[in-house]
Amino acid sequence: QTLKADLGRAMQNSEFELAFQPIIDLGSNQVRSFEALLRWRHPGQGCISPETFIALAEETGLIIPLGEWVLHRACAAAAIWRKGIRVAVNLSSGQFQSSDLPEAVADALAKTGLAPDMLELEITESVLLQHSETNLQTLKRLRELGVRIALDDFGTGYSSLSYLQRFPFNRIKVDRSFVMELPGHEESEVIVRAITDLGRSLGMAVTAEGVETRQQLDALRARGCDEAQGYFFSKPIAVEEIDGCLTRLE
Ligand code: G
Ligand code: G
Ligand code: MN
Ligand code: NA
Repeated sequence: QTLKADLGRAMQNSEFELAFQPIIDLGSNQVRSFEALLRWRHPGQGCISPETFIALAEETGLIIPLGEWVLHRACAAAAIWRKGIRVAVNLSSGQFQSSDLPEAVADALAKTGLAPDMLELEITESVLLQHSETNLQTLKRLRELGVRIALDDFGTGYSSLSYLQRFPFNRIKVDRSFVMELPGHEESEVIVRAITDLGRSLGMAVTAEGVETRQQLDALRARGCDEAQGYFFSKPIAVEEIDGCLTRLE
């Protein structure tokens, strides 16, 4: 309850920050994008994970201004990166349902000058399941702006393959619970290969999350995965560390 009250003041007190985690192309070994990950530096409790406060922000309605702040900050950061490096932004269910989301996205792009196809929006399967007809319209409006859409945490929600058929995703992100078990765990290997083949057949790129070891990376590469992200390459870093990160990885 106090956390909820603190959250109300966190925006004015500038307690939110974005961290960025690189996503690497497994063909060229180049950094293709950075995922923006929200952090709350609570004055008393230190860094609080979005897993804890996003649900609270949805209850209080803060998710709308907070989500707009994230979009704006992420686009502003990406607008000055080396040409061709994208930024990925996570959307919560409440944000996705808000009728103003496409406007908020268009506004962030206009104000920062970021090219629309340099922005990728990540949504999870559970977001889609709840409101599928309006969701389809929202996704179409977002795609009309020229931004890209990724299906996050794939395989963990109530996966229905019909979503992949009906929604125009650009990318599938394989949940790290499958990556964690690679290599050697037969079920996970089969699942990762199936997701990769599915993505490829549907013209969607496939990114593996949570890659922590060289062995996992090799297994993913062997299975035709397009991109990877995880502590093996880099933990999420501050915006000032991005140039150094690019130099180190490439
Ligand atoms: O980096 P990490 O442990 O903190 O992220 C935890 C979870 O919070 C992930 O599921 C991630 O998708 C989500 N998340 C991170 N940043 C944001 C954000 O800006 N908005 C939303 N809605 N979720 C986020
Ligand atoms: O749900 P989403 O994919 O947006 O969540 C990203 C989350 O995964 C963040 O909390 C981020 O800090 C975390 N993360 C990123 N790379 C790794 C990794 O290699 N291992 C683990 N355990 N977590 C990771
Ligand atoms: Mn994500
Ligand atoms: Na994920």
